[in-house]
Amino acid sequence: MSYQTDRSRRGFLKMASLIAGGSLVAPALMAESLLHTKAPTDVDIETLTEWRISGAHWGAFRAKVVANRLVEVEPFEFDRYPTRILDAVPGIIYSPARVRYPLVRLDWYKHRHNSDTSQRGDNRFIRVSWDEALDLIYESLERIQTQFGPWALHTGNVGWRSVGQVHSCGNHMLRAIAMHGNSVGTAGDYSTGAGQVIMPYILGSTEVYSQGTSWDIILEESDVIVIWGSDLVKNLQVGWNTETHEAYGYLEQLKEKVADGEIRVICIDPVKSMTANYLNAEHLYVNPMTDLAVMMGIAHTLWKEDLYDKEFLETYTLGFNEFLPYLKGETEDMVEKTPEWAAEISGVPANTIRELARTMAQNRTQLMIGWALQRQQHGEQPYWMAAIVAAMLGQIGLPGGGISYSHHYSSVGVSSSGASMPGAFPLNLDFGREPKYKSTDYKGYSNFIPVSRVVDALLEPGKEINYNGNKIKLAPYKMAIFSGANQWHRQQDRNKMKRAYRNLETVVAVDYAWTATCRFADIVLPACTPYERNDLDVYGTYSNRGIIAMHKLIDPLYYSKSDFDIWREFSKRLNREKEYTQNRNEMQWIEKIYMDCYNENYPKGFYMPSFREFWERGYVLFPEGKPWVRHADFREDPEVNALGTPSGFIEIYSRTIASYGYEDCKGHPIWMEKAERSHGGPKSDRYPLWLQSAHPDNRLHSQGCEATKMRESYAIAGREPVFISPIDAEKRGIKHGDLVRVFNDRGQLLAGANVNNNFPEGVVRIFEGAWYSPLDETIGSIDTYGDPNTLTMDVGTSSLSQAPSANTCLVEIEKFVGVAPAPTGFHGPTVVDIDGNETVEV
Ligand SMILES: Nc1nc2c(c(=O)[nH]1)N[C@H]1C(S)=C(S)[C@@H](COP(=O)(O)OP(=O)(O)OC[C@H]3O[C@@H](n4cnc5c(=O)[nH]c(N)nc54)[C@H](O)[C@@H]3O)O[C@H]1N2
Ligand SMILES: Nc1nc2c(c(=O)[nH]1)N[C@H]1C(S)=C(S)[C@@H](COP(=O)(O)OP(=O)(O)OC[C@H]3O[C@@H](n4cnc5c(=O)[nH]c(N)nc54)[C@H](O)[C@@H]3O)O[C@H]1N2
Ligand SMILES: [Mo]
Repeated sequence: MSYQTDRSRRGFLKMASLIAGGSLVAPALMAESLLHTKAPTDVDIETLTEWRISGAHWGAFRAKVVANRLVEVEPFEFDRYPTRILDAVPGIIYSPARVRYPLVRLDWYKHRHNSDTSQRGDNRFIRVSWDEALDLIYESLERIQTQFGPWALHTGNVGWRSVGQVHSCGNHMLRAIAMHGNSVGTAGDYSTGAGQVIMPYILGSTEVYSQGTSWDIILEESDVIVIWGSDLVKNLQVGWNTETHEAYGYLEQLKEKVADGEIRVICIDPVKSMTANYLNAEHLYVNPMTDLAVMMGIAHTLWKEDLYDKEFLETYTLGFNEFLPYLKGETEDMVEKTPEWAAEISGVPANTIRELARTMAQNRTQLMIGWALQRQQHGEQPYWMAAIVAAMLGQIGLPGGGISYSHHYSSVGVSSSGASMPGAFPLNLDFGREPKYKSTDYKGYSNFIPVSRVVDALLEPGKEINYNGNKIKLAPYKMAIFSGANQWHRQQDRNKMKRAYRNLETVVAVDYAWTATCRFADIVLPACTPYERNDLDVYGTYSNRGIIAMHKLIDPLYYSKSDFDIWREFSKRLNREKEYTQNRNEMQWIEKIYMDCYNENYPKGFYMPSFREFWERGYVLFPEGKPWVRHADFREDPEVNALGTPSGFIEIYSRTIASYGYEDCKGHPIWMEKAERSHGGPKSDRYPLWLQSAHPDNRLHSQGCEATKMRESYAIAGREPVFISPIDAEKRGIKHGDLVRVFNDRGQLLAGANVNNNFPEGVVRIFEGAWYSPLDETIGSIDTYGDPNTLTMDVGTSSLSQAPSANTCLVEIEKFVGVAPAPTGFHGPTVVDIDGNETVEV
């Protein structure tokens, strides 16, 4: 540090002597030296250095900022298990893919809503001013509302926008748009689309977004933990709010207990996960998408060997007798669901299934189910069946027993402090007046679309689909706005999207990173990163551990603005700026939200410092709450504490679901073959490898893929890795480090082979979130970096929840020969003038 200070001082002295010499000083040098003479302290690094605190989905951190530049990031001292993802922060801020100024797609700029939409994705954009960009959006919205109506506008936002309660960008976009007029929204999410719809019928709540039994109790009471399709070590790195990573302390203890033989952990997964490796757990390889069969085999054993808890079934559940005939093979298919039957499908030996059933019944067993097995065709079925197995075991509501669908997420299982957490900037229409365009006439179309069906709506306008007992008529919207969601990462099947997007007149994207969603938009607005604005966030999504200040680390780079400022500027076009901001600026909002929380907590005995003190110190921490057992209250008194199901009991058979008459989700779980399935299933003769797109170890979805150094640390041959078993690699003449082509009928991509012993034959993985980098805008062109959604299938899980089925996907892989195109995704747009000539700009 002192060396640098010396150096700049020396520089200053040299300049001064040049001036003194009086001769031949270049004008530029002269100007600079004068500057230095005026204010020598401006270059004093010590006065320009500051440590500030901020938060992210992947944890709180302190940042060293020197002269408005982030130079170092250190985990917050409370975080004992910080993640490596933190290292991506500088690379996110200083990425070559930053959106620098407002941009409009060339042909859209020339022809507006009549543009040639097949050019969308050619990445040619014209730079415009903020005013022009916002005017263009405003005019487009006017056209939509006056010529069509609210059915023609789609607002997409339920994505992993940055943390921060004031700037939550989806809220800002929705609030501003709602002042103008109504639109078509979405239902559900990509994470748990099937789980969150089915589970309220079975256990009375979504279960996926619920606090779970405390780890303290699990470590004390459980004999066996079955981790089913879940990778806690990998997935607990991030949380919906600023993550504390406290769950890792418990995983550390669990590891010891496994080593001491006190707790048995059994992982059931087609891949040997990071969790299985870390805990040194027992591992059962299961064929992908066949968990339901294994669960049936377990249920069959419990019934056949009389190991199931009849009293529990009688007291707490309904419908076992409607389900049993299916298990016994007395219904339509006439197939008894024996462990042998299950073994044939799942690849798990029949005796192993029997042993597992006995182990589960004879020990206090905690089931932990992940989310990937509902992110596949018929994803509702294993979720429902797992609850039936848990009910037959009769341990639901007991300490260390029963079932959880959330322990891999956001530190569920770390008990909650009980304190209130800061609220968010309001997205509601609380401004007392109606929108400029009041029409709610959707012309018979539904005013929402199950989120992953938004592409179908463009390709099959007006199609009626089933959804959770209702009929949804898909609105063929003409304009779409995305903020805080990377649509061209999260949605399945890129080439289908390319086709569908041609039917869109206008697409707006608001982001700080030039993602494929920006590339395939018409108007792009540069948001600043969360590190370029002030905010505050909840510390610990479910633990309510405290509150984190998010100090602005540096000024917004280039011409970017905070989402608050972007939509505030927009609201001026409606003359409603004051209503939009409620007359508060950024810091006033932060203080208001903090003080509202302060006032809520005070009577509860949770005392918080004054706002000023909080802001200076950077955080508030609350003590850990009391350990807690999920469903214990229901077990204690099922009448008083009835579940939220139609009957109040656990529904093994659901009359309500049966009454919908769906072929692909009946009154109880059943085995259904998938559209494509490896290990001998449909289409496996042509595409023998199952591609799963698990959540990335080194990123949060697509966030951080643009951070060059971080990406280079895991990329192979300059591409996203594809994990492949040694057997499959050898068969194809592929070596670790090779560039490969992964393909199926839906698409093709380049990836780098990671030959890896954790993967069995027939199973490959590309982490979701790899940036889509098409060679060009044409349908079918190769993805040069490796987004798995170039290959995945875009079908709903079932008529019940219409959720994404990303994990139902087969591919083939070959070694790539020839000259490989460079990745196209990470360099921002090609900025052109109106004639299409490339321009060079800062
Ligand atoms: N194949 C496959 N696909 C999947 C999945 C899978 O398992 N397999 N998983 C699915 C799941 S579970 C999920 S949750 C989704 C995730 O999908 P997304 O939520 O779309 O994923 P992110 O990459 O987090 O996208 C967030 C975007 O918001 C931007 N952003 C961040 N902060 C701000 C901000 O302050 N302002 C603005 N304007 N923008 C901001 C980021 O730069 C990024 O582009 O993906 C789904 N897609
Ligand atoms: N580091 C990191 N953590 C994250 C995220 C991230 O992007 N990065 N995203 C967060 C979000 S939004 C979400 S939704 C959650 C996702 O949480 P999950 O959906 O649970 O996570 P995945 O990583 O997709 O898969 C977890 C495990 O399921 C296994 N699996 C896949 N298919 C099957 C199957 O058919 N049967 C069985 N038995 N196992 C299967 C995979 O091999 C993997 O080990 O993660 C959260 N945590
Ligand atoms: Mo998710």
